[in-house]
Amino acid sequence: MKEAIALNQKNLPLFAEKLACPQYDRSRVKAGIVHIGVGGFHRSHQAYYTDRLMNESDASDWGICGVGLRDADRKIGDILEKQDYLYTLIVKHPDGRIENRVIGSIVDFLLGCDDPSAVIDRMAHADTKIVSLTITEGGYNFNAATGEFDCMNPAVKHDIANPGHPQTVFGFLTAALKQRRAAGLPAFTIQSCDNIQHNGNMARKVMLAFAQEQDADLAEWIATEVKFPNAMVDRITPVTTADDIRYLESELELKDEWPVTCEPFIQWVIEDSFSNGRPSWESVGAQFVPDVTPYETMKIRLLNAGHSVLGLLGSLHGHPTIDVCVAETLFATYLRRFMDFEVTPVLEPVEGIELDDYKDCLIERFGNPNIKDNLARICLESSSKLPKFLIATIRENLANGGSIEYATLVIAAWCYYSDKGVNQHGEQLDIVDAMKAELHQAAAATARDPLAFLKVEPVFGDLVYNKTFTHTYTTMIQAIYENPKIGQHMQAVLF
Ligand code: CS2
Repeated sequence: MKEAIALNQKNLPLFAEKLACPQYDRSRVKAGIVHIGVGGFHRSHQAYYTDRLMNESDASDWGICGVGLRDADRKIGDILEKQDYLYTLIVKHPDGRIENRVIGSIVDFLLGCDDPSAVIDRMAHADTKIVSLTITEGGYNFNAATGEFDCMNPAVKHDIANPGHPQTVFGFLTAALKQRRAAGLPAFTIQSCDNIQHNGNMARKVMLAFAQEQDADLAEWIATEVKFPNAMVDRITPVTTADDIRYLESELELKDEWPVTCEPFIQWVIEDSFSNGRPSWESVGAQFVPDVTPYETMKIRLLNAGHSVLGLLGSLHGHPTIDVCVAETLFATYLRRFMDFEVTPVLEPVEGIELDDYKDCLIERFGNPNIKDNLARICLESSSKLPKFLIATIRENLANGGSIEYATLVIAAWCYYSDKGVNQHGEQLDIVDAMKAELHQAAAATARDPLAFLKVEPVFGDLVYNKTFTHTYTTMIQAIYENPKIGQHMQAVLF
């Protein structure tokens, strides 16, 4: 094997024969977008769309300046800087075909914890027209059961009291908007790219709640000037592995320390509501619609919830990845019936989309054997995902007298998983959740009180008082604690 060549701007011409590379003059690109949360998903989705746009038209005002707020983002910042912010997108098809592409739309990166004013100044710069976010569900800092902003969070309290030295995304955005207002500049758009229903409305709500606490007058300006478009985002993007890095080195002699792998499918449906202009992402496949609600509900309740169903049941069973789950008939059938019996009845029709086709396509996407999407990623932060992805469906079915068994077994499995932290073979599970300790403590009381887990109010709200639900749940939880072989309980729901 020849020595791999480092990916950077100077070396780009050396790769041109081997993979698609940016065709535009990156030195002319200005950062019109500041993006907080540069992870795999941002790089396979928004940065990819923007890179395509720059290749296909003159969109040099819409480059991206990445921002990390925490010290944990230092490593990625260093890698990106070393590579002139270039990275490789490895698109893996189910039939084994691979398309590689160097993405060039990110042109800078700043670390908020090192130099907060550099980040604030960049956001407040006249070139910046959009600040976009992938900060995960938990990043919005709301109580999942009440939907209200949590002002008691210590970092939020710090930011309310120290407007010049923010730590949280809310503090940074507010400080930058304040500077813009003082300078007579138009507000930027705050564009959420997270998997939250009405992500724009949610971003607006938490931003206004924060600003109200810090500066009521500014909050009013934000309320009228800042647009927060809702959007549905979709592309399955597993965590980058050492194998991805080795693949580029051995196949393309390219050394990229932080590539990103994803599936071929991509979707972005956005409400066309921007404060200060936007890129014409529609010319590279994004869809602008007046109301994104039916698209996002469909996606969150089928795809994300479907992932959680496989993630939690599969973790207890001992499966490593999503594709391994759907390769087993029991899991594939369970998933399809959950979608057909429990989710489909609570969905509204979506213009231009045949639900059966959408579900078929999802199962095919989940089955892509080259996207080895680890269940640990899927189960990450379940406490902030399940209330919207899965528990909302249970609630609606309870209200309509619909089926709840498929989803309830997942909640019971989640309790066992949180309590024991091992799969049915006794092997340790890798659980990452901001509420891990609280969930564990509640779940561990199940033997004494079968409903103990449901008393975690920020997750379950008042569900513990619903007799229909607790009846089904109690039967399931007792069965799982007697015999953790989850496949048998899935069979029992199926037949
Ligand atoms: C996954 C998502 O972690 C999860 O909850 O369901 O990351 C999923 O892969 C993306 O939303 C796909 O668009």
